Amino acid sequence: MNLHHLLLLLISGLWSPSSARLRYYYLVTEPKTWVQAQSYCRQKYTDLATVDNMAEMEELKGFIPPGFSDSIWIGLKRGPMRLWGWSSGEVLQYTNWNPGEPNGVVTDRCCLKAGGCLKCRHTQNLCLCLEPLGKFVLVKIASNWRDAETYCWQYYTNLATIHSDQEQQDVWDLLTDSDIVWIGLGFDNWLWSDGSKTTFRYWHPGQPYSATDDGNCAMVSTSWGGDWDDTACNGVMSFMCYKAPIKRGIIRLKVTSGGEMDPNDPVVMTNILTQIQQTLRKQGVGSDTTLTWQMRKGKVFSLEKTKEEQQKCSSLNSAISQT
Ligand SMILES: [Ca+2]
Repeated sequence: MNLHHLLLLLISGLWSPSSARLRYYYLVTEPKTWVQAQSYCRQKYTDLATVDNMAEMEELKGFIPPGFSDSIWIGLKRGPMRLWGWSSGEVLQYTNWNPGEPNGVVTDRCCLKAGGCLKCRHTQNLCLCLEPLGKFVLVKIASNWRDAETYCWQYYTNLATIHSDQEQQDVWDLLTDSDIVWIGLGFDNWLWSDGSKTTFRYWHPGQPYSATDDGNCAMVSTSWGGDWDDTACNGVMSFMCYKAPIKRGIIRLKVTSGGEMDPNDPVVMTNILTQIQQTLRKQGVGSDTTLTWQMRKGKVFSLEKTKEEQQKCSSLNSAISQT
């Protein structure tokens, strides 16, 4: 006779489903350098704060007490590589630079439809956004590149990303020669401590800028209402850590055994758990996920009746009720 066992498996780990809250922020008011703060956050939480979008930035600001005047490190630091990339986060593969471009000092540069680039805080340009279905839209509001990026995020998807000669032609068809228009190409060498690829930035107007050229770490400036500023990494200040939330889920499994083993035997349970864990690892579930058995009435497994047994029981019940 086959025995059907129901078992409940409790699975928990650091998951990041798109709809869930990704980060919990923690303000630490013990002054440290950026590197010391990074080490502290990695020890006690997950890492120095990463901020992925405006909603998360508002949430982070909510953890700063009213009147708090110290500056606050976040997990953004200049990387060794200077990289051109799209605002959407896509890697730059197609380019259509004007001869001699990109030129000038390659810091804080954002690009225009005509194949040249300007300082990102230049404010006299219109912008070209991308609709969800890939159509370009000209927005006739003069702004700097970051504001243009935010506008496109808010009302469309992104600043325009151009992947081919055909798309470049579509851009030209939409504009007149005299239009000076931001596209989503920019230069950015800032990297998140936790390796996140998010391109969200919340620089104060005019930043990042350092007269001494050593502004290699990013901080939340309380005197600028939470806007970001770049400054020397060896300064000491408060800092914001984050912790990824632990998600828990319960998986109900049904197993069939020949009746020769007791599935509630601790050795058997451990072996089954190990096998499930190995299968999950092969399917890409990370080592930060743990599995444990869920006890119900002191047992993990409970016996389920087969259909025949259920039918037998119901016939017996019916016979009893008729007598
Ligand atoms: Ca600065």
